[in-house]
Formats: sequence, C-alpha cells, structure tokens
Amino acid sequence: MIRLHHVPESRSMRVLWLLHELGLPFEVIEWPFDKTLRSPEFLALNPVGRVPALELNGRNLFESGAMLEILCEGFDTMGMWRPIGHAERADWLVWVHFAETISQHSAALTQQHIALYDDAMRSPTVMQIEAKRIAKCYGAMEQVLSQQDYLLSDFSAADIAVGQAVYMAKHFAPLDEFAGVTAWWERITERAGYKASLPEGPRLYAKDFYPAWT
Ligand SMILES: N[C@@H](CCC(=O)N[C@@H](CS)C(=O)NCC(=O)O)C(=O)O
Repeated sequence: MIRLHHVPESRSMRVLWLLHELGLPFEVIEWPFDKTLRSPEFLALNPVGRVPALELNGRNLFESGAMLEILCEGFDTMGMWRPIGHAERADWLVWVHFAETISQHSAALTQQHIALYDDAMRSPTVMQIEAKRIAKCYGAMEQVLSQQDYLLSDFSAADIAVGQAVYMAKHFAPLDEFAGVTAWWERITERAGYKASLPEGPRLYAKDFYPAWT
C-alpha cells in the first residue's frame, strides 16, 4: 500500500509526479500548509511536521529524496532509476539530491514572501540573496542542459526531482537567461505525469512570480 501525504506545489509534488510516471496504484491525502502539519496525527507520519510523508507497505517514510530512491529501487519499470553499477548512477544521485540545493532557497523565499504574516518580518536582503542563489543553481543546470535534452541521457527521476524544485524556484527567480534550462522545462512539463501532479484545489503560491523587494 502506497499513501502519499501531500501539500500541493510543495516538495511532495515530486513524489506525486514520480508515482504517476511509475504507473503504480496509490492514495493521496492532502494537507493544508499550516499548523495542521504540527498535529500529533501528522507528526506520527513525519516527526518534524514536513511534507512529504509516505506510507509504504507498513512503514512511515520522510525525506523526498529518499522516497524517490526507494520508489525507484522497489518499483521502477519505466526507466526512472539508475541502479548500482549503471554508468549514470553517480550523476542520477547527484541530480536527485541537487533538488534540495535548489529547494532550500525556495523554502526560504516561501517563508519570506508567503509564510511570514507581518511585512516588518520580511528582509529584502534575504529575498535578493536567495533569488541570486537560485539563479546560480540554474547556471549549473545550464552547463548540462545546453548540451542535452535531459539531465541524463534520457528522462529519469533526476528530471522529476530537479524539475519540481524548479517549479517552486520559478516563483522567485525567472528562467529567462537560461535557454537550455528553459527548453528542458518546456520538454518535461509536457509529460502527463507532471500535469497530473499539478494542484486542482487550493494553491501554496497564489501568484506566478514574487519579485524580491528592493
Ligand atoms: N528535505 C525535506 C524537506 C521537507 C520540507 O521542508 N517540506 C516543506 C514543504 S516544501 C514543509 O513541509 N514545510 C512546512 C514547514 O516548514 O512547516 C524533504 O525533501 O522531504
């Protein structure tokens, strides 16, 4: 039994996207992005009150990167995984975990622009620095994606992990200056698995873009 605990547009979206690509039967429980994630019920699923949480055959798992690895290892028949011994194994791991390098900046910016409830708490300096650090990440991706269609030789869970990280990051740092990343983004978001992971109801990001304050 696979049950994903999900907040639309958050990091749990990367697990949802992978589950759609893998074509597995699964259940989704949606949670609001609020103090409910600190309830005893949710803390039993993820001890730090974060999404995603994943119930997998009687175990409660946390950490989205680990979930991608575990799901690919256990269930991939669609070319999403690069197993031990595969020539692209190291690069697959690097990119699956690079998603967190991007997401830490998006998380800081989500806090700055959305979660803080009083303007006096927001910092233009933090907003500017974190947006620049996202652009630096796009630059690293551009080195690869200006040369090839996907992060590896073909679409994989690495594109899902980084693609979902870019989904969040695009709300704070535009892709415009990165032609290879932009073409990749258009390519991967054509996929049915991506489209199926998009929110149908309440959204975390009310706006498409949140410019840094100056
Ligand atoms: N490294 C963790 C990070 C999880 C995380 O921080 N998720 C965010 C949503 S993107 C969250 O639940 N935030 C709620 C909070 O900080 O209270 C993972 O990838 O699963």
